[in-house]
Amino acid sequence: MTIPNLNHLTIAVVGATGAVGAEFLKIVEQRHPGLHSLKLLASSRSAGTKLTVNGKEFTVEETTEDSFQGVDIAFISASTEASRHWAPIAVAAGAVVIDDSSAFRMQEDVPLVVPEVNGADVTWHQGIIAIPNCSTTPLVMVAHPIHRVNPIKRIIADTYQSVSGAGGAAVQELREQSDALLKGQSVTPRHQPKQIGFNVIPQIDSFLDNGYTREEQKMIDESRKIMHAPDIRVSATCVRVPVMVSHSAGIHMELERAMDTNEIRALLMDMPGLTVLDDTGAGDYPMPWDVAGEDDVFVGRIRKDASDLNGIALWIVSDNLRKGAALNSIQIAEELVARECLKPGSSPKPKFDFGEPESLIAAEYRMDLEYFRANVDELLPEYRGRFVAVINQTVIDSDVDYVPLMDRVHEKYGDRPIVIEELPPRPRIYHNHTTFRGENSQAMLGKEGRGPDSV
Ligand code: 2RA
Repeated sequence: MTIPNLNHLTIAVVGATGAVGAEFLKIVEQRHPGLHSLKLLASSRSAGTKLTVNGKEFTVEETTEDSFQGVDIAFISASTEASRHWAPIAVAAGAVVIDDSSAFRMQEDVPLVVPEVNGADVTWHQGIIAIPNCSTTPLVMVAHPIHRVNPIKRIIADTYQSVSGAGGAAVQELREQSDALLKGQSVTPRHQPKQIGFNVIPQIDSFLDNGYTREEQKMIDESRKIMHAPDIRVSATCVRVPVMVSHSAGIHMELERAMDTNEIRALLMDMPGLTVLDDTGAGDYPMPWDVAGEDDVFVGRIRKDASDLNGIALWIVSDNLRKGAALNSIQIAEELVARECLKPGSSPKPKFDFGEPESLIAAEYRMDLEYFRANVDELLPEYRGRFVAVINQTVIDSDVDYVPLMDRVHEKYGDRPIVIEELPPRPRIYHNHTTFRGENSQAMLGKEGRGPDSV
């Protein structure tokens, strides 16, 4: 895959010295080594800090009203108050804001984007694009590829969220509490509502009147908005666990019709940005220590839900600082460049809820069903990242999502009945033992890489 080039842009990072900001700069070095026009911004407390990015030394400046002059894209990851204050100022100065807070996510005129799921939504931004909460992103990454071929009726998500989701101070708190508790000393919570060392806390953010926490309500509201699926029933329990990096979740989904686990696996394997690590025979499933530092969302333990004929259960893990925040933001910037829509209002908000404007629909390829069946093993690997369906006995292979593809199919077939067959299952299982580095987990312990002060 070619990554759209961001080197011609000036990018401001508000919160450059925070946990997500630091990850953002690391990803800039990995994906955009030629990007040199950066403005690193923070509060007055961190102003003056020197940071080297792509071989160039930058001095972190205090964010002011003038900070956004000449900026093309402003990435904001500080507090919700900071986003509320700085985003309109950045937009007025001509920048597109990619915002990591909950300030604008549910606003009608603000796209909430996970590029692999609803990348086309960047086209109708009015200056601000929001990224989802880091527990929502991995959920929609697994739900979307399933939902577009077999509508999801209900999702129950139970999360196991790392302390880095609450910022650098919470990471430090876990480290200190673990040390103290091992020495038999007592601890007093400072950044978490209760003791996090050797404990789990079933509260992330404050409680709402309905008994859910704000974190849980975010998962409910945001996943529906991103997937353009207001009717999916969602429930969540969000739990903080004594893990440094990576959020995990056990997910149960009730589908419209029963689906074989091999079909589910095949759909998930074809989803860009998702890695299936699911071989219980070999004891393979994703875990937060390993996934910390990885870009993909990892999924394993894929099984039929024993309590529901149409249900499936699975386990997901993703680096909350990367795909959960910084990487997703950079992918949005890349999406803006690829779709040439940096300017607000480049395109109207599409009328239909799913997918891409008609003009972006790529060519379809059609082939004989018998040929497809006979050559399925050879042909299917080529389909990674594409949508494939067998419709009216014809294999349709498309670059685009299910619903716009179906619009096209309806145009072609008129009122004639459309029969969609299921694809043959793909008996591949992804093994990935050797590539995990647990890079961010190590870094948070201060053993190598970034030390505790830089998060
Ligand atoms: C957390 N999801 O883990 C939140 C951060 N946005 O606390």
